[in-house]
Amino acid sequence: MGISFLPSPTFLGFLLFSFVTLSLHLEPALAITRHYKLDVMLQNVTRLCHTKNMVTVNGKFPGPRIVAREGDRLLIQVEVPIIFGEWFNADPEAVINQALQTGGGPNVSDAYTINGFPGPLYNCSAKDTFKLKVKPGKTYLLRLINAALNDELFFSIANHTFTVVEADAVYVKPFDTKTLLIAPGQTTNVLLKTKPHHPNAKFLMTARPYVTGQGTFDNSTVAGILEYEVSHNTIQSSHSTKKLPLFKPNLPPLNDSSFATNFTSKLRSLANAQFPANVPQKVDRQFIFTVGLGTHSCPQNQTCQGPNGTMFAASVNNVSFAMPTTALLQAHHFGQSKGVYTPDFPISPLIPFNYTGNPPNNTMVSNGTKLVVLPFNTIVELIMQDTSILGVWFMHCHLEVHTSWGLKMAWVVLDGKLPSQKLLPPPADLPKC
Ligand SMILES: [Cu+2]
Repeated sequence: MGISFLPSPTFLGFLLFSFVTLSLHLEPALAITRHYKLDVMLQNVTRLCHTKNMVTVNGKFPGPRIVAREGDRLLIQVEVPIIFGEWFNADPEAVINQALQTGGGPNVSDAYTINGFPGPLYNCSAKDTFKLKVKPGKTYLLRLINAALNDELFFSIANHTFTVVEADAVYVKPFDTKTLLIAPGQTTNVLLKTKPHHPNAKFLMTARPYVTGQGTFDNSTVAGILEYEVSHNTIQSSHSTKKLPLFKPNLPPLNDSSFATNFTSKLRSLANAQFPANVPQKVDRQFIFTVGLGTHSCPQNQTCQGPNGTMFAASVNNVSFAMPTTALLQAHHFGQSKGVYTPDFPISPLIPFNYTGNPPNNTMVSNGTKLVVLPFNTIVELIMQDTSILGVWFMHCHLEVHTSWGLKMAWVVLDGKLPSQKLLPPPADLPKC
């Protein structure tokens, strides 16, 4: 809250320091010691013929991954991460600031990226193509991360099938699919079985958005290439590898809601009779949250670019969240919530309507820093079933622009009775003002 990602030397030092302490704290007694050296620095990165100075880790964009081991558990070491991103030729901070100023939608990105590379379907980008090299007859675990700002993405590899085994850190009943759908902020692990023999072909892997709204969006397609390694005893020069046929996958139409619905309905808990998912049967508090896009009226003496001259806003239970200037956790801890937030977040929509039918005509939303305050260990029926973690917890949409427009709220979980159920004080060097 309130921390902007300014690459000042002090901040970078702090970041580096916190990584080091993190690794020390996570060190289980008998586990091996892993050493990471992370150099966070500003560096020039060029994509689509535009060079930008940006924060990189170990000279990479995106940075290297960190693996934390819990206890003595063994981790399988073939994990290939695939990170989807969005590339803006403009400064993304300026893009969102302009959108919030005018009330209109933000300018869209210029490209999507796979592990930082837009791929051959964009101008000035053929050299910046991510290549996944595989061997025949193997099973690879692909860890997919959607780090794009505002777009749900379809993803497919030509002539290959994925087996989805995990979504957002929860194992799922495995299912096969030729195309995945992944939302911003989501992660999923999938198994990729390669062909039993070298296929004498290369395969494009492509991603593009799933969009049903009416606003403008980046409708371009990012592509990487799946390549089979040639074993030494195969007589095939690198020259002939270049001539291999290249297959392209078929992605669903950009607005294919039936695919999206069908895909999400396949995400099922791995639970069975022997390993049940024990959902609490008795709840203390029940909440109904409606989320939506709405509008604020345009301030006088300004022209706005939202619907009918208004400003876009997003809300939960018709409240568009206004970010406080004092950190919520700080206000809560010191008992100084007055003027920062109010504990009156509505437990259900103020004006009930048919939640699966047409939305109400009035799109105006209210504005406020409203929170739900819960006693320690309250069992809540919403998406989360249990709240035994103390403190202040933001709940928000993962589409960046929706969050900026206010599609968020926060829960406060109060201290319990036992000493171990009290919120820890802030660090001694917390700035006083
Ligand atoms: Cu959203």
